[in-house]
Amino acid sequence: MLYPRSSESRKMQYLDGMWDFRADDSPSRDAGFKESWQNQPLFKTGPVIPMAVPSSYNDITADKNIRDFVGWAWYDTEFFISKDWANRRIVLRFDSAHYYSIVYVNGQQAMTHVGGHLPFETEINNFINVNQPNLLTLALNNTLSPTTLPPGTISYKNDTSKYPEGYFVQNLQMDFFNYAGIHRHVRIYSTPKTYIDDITVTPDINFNRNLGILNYEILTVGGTPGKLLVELLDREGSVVVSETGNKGFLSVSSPHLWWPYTMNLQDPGYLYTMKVTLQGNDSDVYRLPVGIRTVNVTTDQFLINHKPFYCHGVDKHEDADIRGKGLDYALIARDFSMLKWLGVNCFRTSHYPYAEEILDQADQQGIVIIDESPGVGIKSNNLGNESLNHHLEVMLEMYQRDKNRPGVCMWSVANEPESDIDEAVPYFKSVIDYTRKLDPTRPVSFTCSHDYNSDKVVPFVDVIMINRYYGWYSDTGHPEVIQLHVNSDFKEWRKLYNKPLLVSEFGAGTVSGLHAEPSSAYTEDYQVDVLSQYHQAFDESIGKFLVGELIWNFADFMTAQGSNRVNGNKKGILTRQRQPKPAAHLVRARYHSMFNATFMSEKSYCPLKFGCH
Ligand code: GCB
Repeated sequence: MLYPRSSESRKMQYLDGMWDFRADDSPSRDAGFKESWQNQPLFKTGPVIPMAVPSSYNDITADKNIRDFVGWAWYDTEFFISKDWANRRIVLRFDSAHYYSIVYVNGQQAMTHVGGHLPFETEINNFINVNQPNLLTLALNNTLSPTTLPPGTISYKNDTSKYPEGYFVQNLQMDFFNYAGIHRHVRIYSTPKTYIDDITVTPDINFNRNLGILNYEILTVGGTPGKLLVELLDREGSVVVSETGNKGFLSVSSPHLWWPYTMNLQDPGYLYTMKVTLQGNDSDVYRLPVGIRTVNVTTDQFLINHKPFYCHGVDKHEDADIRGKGLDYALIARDFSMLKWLGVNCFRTSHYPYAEEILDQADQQGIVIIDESPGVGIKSNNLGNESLNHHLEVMLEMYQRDKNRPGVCMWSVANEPESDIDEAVPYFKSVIDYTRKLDPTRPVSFTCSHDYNSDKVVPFVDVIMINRYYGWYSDTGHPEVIQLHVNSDFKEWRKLYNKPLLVSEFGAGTVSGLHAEPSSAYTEDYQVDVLSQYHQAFDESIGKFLVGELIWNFADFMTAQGSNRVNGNKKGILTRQRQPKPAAHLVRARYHSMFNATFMSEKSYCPLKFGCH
C-alpha cells in the first residue's frame, strides 16, 4: 500500500484534530450498535468528550474508566469534499487505529480492519456528499483475545461476593500498556480514476561494474492504463536514468549507496526519488523515496552493501505520557536526536510496526531497522489456524507497507513466543517461510527467550536473536556472573548453528535518581554495572559471530499495573521524558567509540570499488 503523498495529480486533506469521543460503557458494550450511533452525530447519542486525533485515549483524561476501558469506543468528526474533487477517486485512510475498527461514512459501513499498527484505506466515492458536510464515525474495540496479535484473554469475575456484577478484566501477554485509539493520521486523498496503485522496488548492486540496480514493478488500476514513465531523480532533483513500462529495472552508474550513518559519515541514508508517471488524459504522478543497498547474511556476519555491519542499538516503544502511542512529531524529532546522541545505528520496532513517519526518519538518517510484527507473547493457546492466518495477513500488510524502505534490513515475525513446544514448529515455520517468500531480499527472524537446548524455532531463522536478562530476572543483584553466562550461552548457540547471533534484549530496571554504593537492583548504579558487564562479554565475540546488541530499552515505558512494575517498565536508559540516566552516558561512550572505529577501519579497508570515502 502506497503512503499517501500529494502530487500534481493527488491532493490530500488531514482529518487530524479534535474529534468527539464516547466510550460505550453499557454492560455488554453494545449500546452503540443497538442504538446505531453511527447514524447521527455522536453528541446527539449521549455525552461526548473532545478527543485528540492522533492519540491514545487512555491518558487524556483523569478518568480511570477511560484509562482502563475495554470494549467499543466511538469517535466521530465531520469533513467536506470540495467540488474540484468530485470527479476524482477519493480514498479515506487510517494510518492505524487499535485494535478492531469499523468505519462508517454518513452512517454507511465503509470498511473494517483487524489489528493496530498498520494502515487501512478504502474508496469512499459512493458514501460521500460533495455539497454537504460528511459524517465520519469510527467504532473501535481494543479487546485482545487468544486470536488477536498481540493475544490476550478476558477473565470474567463471576463471584459476586468479591466482585461487582458483570466484572471482567483484560489479561495481557505482553509487557506494555494496551494503549488504544486512533494512533496515527487520518486523511482523505484523491487520485485520478486510473491510478498508480502499488510500486515494488528491489535494489541490487553490481559491485564489479559499479552499478546500482533498482528492479521495479508497478501496478495500475482503472480504465485503460496509459504509458508508464519511471524516472530516477537524485537528491538535487536531476533525472539520472529513466525507463518506461510497468516492470523493469533502472541501472544507475556510480550510484550513491544507502549507508547507515555509522558507515558513511558524509553521506548517510542517501535516497533517490523514483518518480512514476502514468500518462494519459488525466495523468497520475507518484514520487517514491528509494535507496540502493543490499543486505546479506553469512554464517557469521550481517552485511550491508557487502560490508560487515555491527548493530549497536536499542529496542524502543511508541510510548510517551499523555499521548500514549499517538503519533507526535516533536517526540519523533527528540527520539532521533537522542538516538544520534547515543550513537545508535539500529533499532528494533519492538513489538509492532511503528508509524511510517518514524521509518521515514530511519531511511533519511541512515538508521537500520529490524521491523517487528505485533506477534508478541504468543503462547500454546494462540497457535491455532485462526491465529496463524491472521499472523500471515499481518506479515503481508507489514511487507506491503514497508517493502520499499532501505532502512528496513530484517523482519522479526515475533517476540518471545513459546518456541520450545512442538506445536510452535509448524506455526512459526509457516510464518517465517511465508515472510521469506514475500521478501527473499531481507533476512527473517524472531526474538527467542528460550535456551539453546529447548528452543525449536531457531533452525528456521537467518539470524539468531536472543533476549537475555542475566543479572536481572536471574541472579538478581549479581552482575558479576553476567560475563560467564553470556559467554557460555554464546558458545552453545555456536555449537548448534552456523548463523550470526544478535542479542536483541538485555537490561535492568532503574528508577531514575535512585543510588546505592555498592549498587543494588533498581538503582542507576546497578543499570550501569549490568550494562557494562554485558559490554565486556560482547566485546569477546564482536567480529567473530556477534552482529549486534540491542539494549532493553531506549526509554522507560508504560505497562499494565503490576507488583514488579514501578509505574511502568523502568529499563530505559532514558526516562520516559527522554532525559538520560547515567547508563545512557556509558552507552554513548561505547557506541561513539564503536562507530569511530568502524569509520576509521572503513578508510583503511576498502575492498569495493565505490562506497568508501
Ligand atoms: C522481555 C520482553 C519485553 C519486556 C522485557 C522486560 O523479554 O520482550 O517486552 O518488557 O522483557 O523488561 O521484562
